[in-house]
Amino acid sequence: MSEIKVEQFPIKLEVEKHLKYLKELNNHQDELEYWLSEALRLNGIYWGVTATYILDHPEIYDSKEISKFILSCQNEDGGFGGCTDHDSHLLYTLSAIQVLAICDTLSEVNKDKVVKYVAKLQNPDGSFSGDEWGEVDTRFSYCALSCLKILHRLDAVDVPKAVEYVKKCMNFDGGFGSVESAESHSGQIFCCVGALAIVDRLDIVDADKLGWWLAERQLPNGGLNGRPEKLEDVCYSWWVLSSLSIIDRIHWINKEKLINFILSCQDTETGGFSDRQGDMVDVFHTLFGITGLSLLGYPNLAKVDPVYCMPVSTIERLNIKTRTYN
Ligand code: GRG
Ligand code: ZN
Repeated sequence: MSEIKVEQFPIKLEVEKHLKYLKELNNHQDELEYWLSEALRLNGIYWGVTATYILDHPEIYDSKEISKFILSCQNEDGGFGGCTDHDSHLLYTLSAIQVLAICDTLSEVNKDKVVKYVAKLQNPDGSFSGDEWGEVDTRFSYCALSCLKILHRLDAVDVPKAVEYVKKCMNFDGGFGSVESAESHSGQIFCCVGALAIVDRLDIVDADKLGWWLAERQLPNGGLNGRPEKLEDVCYSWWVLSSLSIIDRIHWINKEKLINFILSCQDTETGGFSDRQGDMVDVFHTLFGITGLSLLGYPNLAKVDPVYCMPVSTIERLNIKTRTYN
């Protein structure tokens, strides 16, 4: 495929505007929305920090300050809550470990405690619960395995059992669901394919069948949906595209049309991306618009790793790469 050039597209990526949007996210403490999002603060920091690194401007955040806040979210049980004094959950624990890894401050966390917390959430059938209340989902298999791999501690869980559970969630269409017999959804596909990539068991995936299902997510407007009959949404530029990249079939979709769609979801005045054109921007869709563009080879962006959704430079520093993805 020929090299992607900025001039090919009627709209350009508004890097400066996005950086301003990301930098100011934390300055809205007088607004209700800031407090409503408190439970997700740690996820929000992961989305914002990763977006700035992929925009290749890591300097806009104070990584010491961020790491200090992240560490304040760790509980006695070893897991992390979404904010200081919130209950632990695997979703926040992964975000915490990812941010500390990106900021190169992992040495400041009590790793053994984190590992113990994650390992305790594995069930006898190999699945993982998200927290002490027991909800099971393949999202949590991904969170647990990614977190442990970043910490170089996959030995703390039963990996063959974890793989067995993910395999049970594979469907006739080649996709994966949230639990056994649940319909295929590209968010869950990212989790299952990512989890299998982390433990080097992609042999389980029927790459042609899954690649076909994923490629069919592209709609005439260039955007991707998450499953059949649904609307396009910028975040599927991550869930679908990263999965295609992991199974080496990213060229099965039309890259130019998808780039055009993603760029059309920017707010060119305030910065940030929304799920689709005209909607309100948010940091979740801003991350996945930018990481989607990075996977598509849009110029002047740092490379993102499709398995870990972290900068390739971080993955290389951590020395956890299993292979190179295109
Ligand atoms: C490190 C990137 C990263 C993730 C951590 C939490 C997690 C692991 C992955 C989440 C995967 C997932 C289930 C994503 C889908 C999110 C989403 C847009 C759900 C919306 O689903 P519906 O059914 O929307 O409301 P549709 O688009 O089907 O109408
Ligand atoms: Zn979305």
